Amino acid sequence: MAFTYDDSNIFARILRGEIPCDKVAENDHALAFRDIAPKAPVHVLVIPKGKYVSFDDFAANAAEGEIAGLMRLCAEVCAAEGIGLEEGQGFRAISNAGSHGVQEVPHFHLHIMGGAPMGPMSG
Ligand code: IU
Repeated sequence: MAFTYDDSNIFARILRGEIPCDKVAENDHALAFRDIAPKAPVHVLVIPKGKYVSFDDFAANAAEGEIAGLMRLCAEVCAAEGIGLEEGQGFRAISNAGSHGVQEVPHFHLHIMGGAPMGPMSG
């Protein structure tokens, strides 16, 4: 499967340092920053530093180190924000993909949301 990455997307510009973000954490493979329009008391986006369009692009094509790096950063964010199961009451991790998933920014990202009950999933 071929995924076409658009270098002009907003998260690519954040990664290049062209526009600022409210950084929460970072490692060699991933960056975590606060969503500009939070839908929960804690709403952090975790993105790979590599160029992946979507969850399925990342899952299929990223190196194992990139995948581990992104997942470990998610765990670090949950712990630091006090929403992980070791520290708090839990959270939701979601990724919107493509038009049916209502993905707005075509650079793979996980939404980490918590700090209050998230309610049931709705369609
Ligand atoms: P998506 O639908 O999963 O692609 O959501 C994109 C998210 O990126 C959405 O929650 C926006 O509020 C968020 N965002 C941002 O944090 N900073 C920006 O400059 C832009 C969008 I544009």
